[in-house]
Amino acid sequence: MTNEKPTDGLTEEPLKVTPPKEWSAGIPGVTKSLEYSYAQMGAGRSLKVLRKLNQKDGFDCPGCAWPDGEHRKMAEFCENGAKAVAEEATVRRVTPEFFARHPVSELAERTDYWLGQQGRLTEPMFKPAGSDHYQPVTWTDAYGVVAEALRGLGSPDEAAFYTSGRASNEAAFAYQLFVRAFGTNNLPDCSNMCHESSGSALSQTIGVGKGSVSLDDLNKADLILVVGQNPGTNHPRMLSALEEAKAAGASIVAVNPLPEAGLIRFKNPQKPRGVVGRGTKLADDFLQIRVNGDLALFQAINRMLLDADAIDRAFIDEHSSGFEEYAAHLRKLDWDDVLAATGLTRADIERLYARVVRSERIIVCWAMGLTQHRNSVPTIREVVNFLMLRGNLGRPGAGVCPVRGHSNVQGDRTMGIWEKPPAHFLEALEKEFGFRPPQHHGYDTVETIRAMRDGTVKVFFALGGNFVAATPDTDATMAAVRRTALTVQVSTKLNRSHAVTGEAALILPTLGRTEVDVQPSGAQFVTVEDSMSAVHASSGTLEPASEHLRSEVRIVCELAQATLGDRTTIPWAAFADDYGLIRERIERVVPGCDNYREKVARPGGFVLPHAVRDRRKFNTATGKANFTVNDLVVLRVPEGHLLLQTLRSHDQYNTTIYGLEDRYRGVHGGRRVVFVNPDDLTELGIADGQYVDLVGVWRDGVTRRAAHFRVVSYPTARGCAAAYYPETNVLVPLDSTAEVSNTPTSKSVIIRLENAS
Ligand SMILES: Nc1nc2c(c(=O)[nH]1)N[C@H]1C(S)=C(S)[C@@H](COP(=O)(O)OP(=O)(O)OC[C@H]3O[C@@H](n4cnc5c(=O)[nH]c(N)nc54)[C@H](O)[C@@H]3O)O[C@H]1N2
Ligand SMILES: Nc1nc2c(c(=O)[nH]1)N[C@H]1C(S)=C(S)[C@@H](COP(=O)(O)OP(=O)(O)OC[C@H]3O[C@@H](n4cnc5c(=O)[nH]c(N)nc54)[C@H](O)[C@@H]3O)O[C@H]1N2
Ligand SMILES: [Mo]
Repeated sequence: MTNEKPTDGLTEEPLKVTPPKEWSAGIPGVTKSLEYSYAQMGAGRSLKVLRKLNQKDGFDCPGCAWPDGEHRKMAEFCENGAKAVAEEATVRRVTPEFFARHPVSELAERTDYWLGQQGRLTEPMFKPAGSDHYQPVTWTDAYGVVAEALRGLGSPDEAAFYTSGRASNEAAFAYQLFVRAFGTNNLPDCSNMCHESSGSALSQTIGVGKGSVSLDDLNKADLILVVGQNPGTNHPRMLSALEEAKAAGASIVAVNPLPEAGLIRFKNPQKPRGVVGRGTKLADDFLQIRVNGDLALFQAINRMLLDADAIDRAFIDEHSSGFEEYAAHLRKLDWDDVLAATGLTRADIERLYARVVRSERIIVCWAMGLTQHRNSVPTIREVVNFLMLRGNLGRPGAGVCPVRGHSNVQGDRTMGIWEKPPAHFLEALEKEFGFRPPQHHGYDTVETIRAMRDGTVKVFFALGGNFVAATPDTDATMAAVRRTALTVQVSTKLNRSHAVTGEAALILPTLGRTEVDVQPSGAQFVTVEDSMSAVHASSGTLEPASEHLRSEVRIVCELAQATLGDRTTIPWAAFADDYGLIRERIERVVPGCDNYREKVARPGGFVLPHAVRDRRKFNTATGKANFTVNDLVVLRVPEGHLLLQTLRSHDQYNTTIYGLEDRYRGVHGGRRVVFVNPDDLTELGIADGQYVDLVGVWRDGVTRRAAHFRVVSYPTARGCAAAYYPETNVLVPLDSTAEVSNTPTSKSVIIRLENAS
């Protein structure tokens, strides 16, 4: 389905394209979020739920992982946060009658948009092997199906347990405990497709795989680089923080192939002038870099710093390792390669350099524009080299700021959702729970798909997310998933992963963050961690979407009990009744979480320790911050081809499509568009408005085709193209992944445009 011209009445046509916008948010943002909220949940419910969004006694926004400020305003949320809430708090329902009307084969033909618009899942549903229909099933029988399938496997490694980054710390901790007690580290997660490259690069160079700045640091910075990130759409609250930083004296430079609206001008809807005026000009400069040019850009700046001796010798001598080797490597830099890789002029790069040497304190923020390339880990390591050269680590107003996606993706990793768990974590589990966890590494997301394809993973379980649509190489992945014996999805909303399944399939409907969670010990709250390592409580306020829903924690614990029986002495039932008992275990197992129960009870929570931020201490193999030597390889695209990045529109949350508007980029009523520079179009002999197929070329010789896209002439960097994910995931080869992190290269896909078939 994803690969064909959509015929679904809900999508596409009449597709309209208007000029891109230069500013973001303001009144249209507020209006849009309310329109969407009212349509999904009506006015009364909208006001009730939005009032509690991101308040200290309310629930954490399920939208993104940007932190909440100290002084929260009445409506501390953004347009897209409000849409994420409305999506979950919708009054539409997917009932057993719905599944009786729609066979699975029909659902598989629907678009992601249509599936998401059907509403909240209400009851556990089972599709037996050989059947084309889901039918209602009791919770007990559903657990029985999973337990029997798991116990029947030749080895626990024949099952894989995926997590999406919305799971709370309590659910995540219980889940990894169950999976390890069952006997495998096969814990792939959405992070494998997201910030894994950041974690890999940062652990090696600074000793901790997380960002080193807090919100307060932004206000102390002289220069903030926003690289490979579109905050106006994906982290709108970050724009307010940037606006404040700017007022406090920071300059801001955007590095991006696209002139993203929010970065250029921002109208803060919470301030009068944001609503009526022209808003704040956010970026002082915009470097329109070619896709994948960032390693070259940072290396060039680093070489200039070295040449001018504009480096922090004291930091380098005292805190770093590997400088001489790195400097020798920099001296070999080839400027022709830099210009070819970046597509920038030498003057562009010198402008940035001039800002850098004027700035005492620098922060680099980034997201998927840096993490989803073959050389993502070397690129992020080069960013670290850049900060190290001027001592911009471990002091106020300076540091690394990978901006996370899913609202609790960072917390899930802290809680042990990781296919490559560190030895100390496994030891702590063993000591606390008295069983020996598996020591060998498990499968990440890409390895899980390969293992399903090869028949070595037979049971696939997902705590949230939409694995089939989010992962690369859609056709290959769908075939792999269909080879399994059983797939199980713990979900709030209907999605493609319920329609493309193993032989047998289960849907286990769960409570969302907006909903009240009452267990025998009373009303529960859960805890989450944001992008800046702040941990705090979250509790919902709405009545659950259906009386049959169970919380993620309860589902995991009941399933563990059904599967493991007497094999462990872990008190699963007590955990499900009182999440405080899980937090007590977190205190003893997870580093930095001592007194967790007391600290999360404080209004606003607490901040996890971070050796670099707190003490300028680097827990690496050398005990210092490590310079790394990263080869500059120019990604050259064959004649007549383009380098495609797959990205998000303003009207989606990953695979959840809210609507068909990407209003900042001027796309209305459809999603199958490809943005190409007008000069490239002229060279290729293709016109704006023409319909083309995107054809992927990769070294495995397989032709990958995403059919029927409208060409949009757009000011992206030369030689580059952009189109929305997940429609273009068919083009991302499964085996095209980043070095070290194994993240799919969703931001550098080589394609050509062919006349629509
Ligand atoms: N509303 C909304 N919010 C979200 C999400 C959502 O889907 N909708 N998703 C959440 C998740 S899970 C995540 S991970 C984040 C994602 O947040 P982003 O990373 O902002 O998301 P993308 O749309 O993938 O945008 C990538 C950006 O990088 C740029 N880019 C692409 N390639 C390159 C490159 O080679 N170099 C440079 N310098 N720039 C490049 C693109 O032009 C684009 O601006 O957002 C989170 N928040
Ligand atoms: N080509 C390409 N592919 C990409 C990317 C890209 O930029 N380009 N980005 C990658 C990135 S950064 C990410 S993070 C992944 C995202 O991958 P996933 O996290 O797997 O996907 P989502 O679309 O966020 O998952 C949405 C589904 O989660 C379920 N859900 C929502 N809330 C809850 C909840 O509270 N509990 C439970 N149990 N379920 C819930 C709903 O059923 C919903 O349909 O995609 C990756 N794939
Ligand atoms: Mo993500």
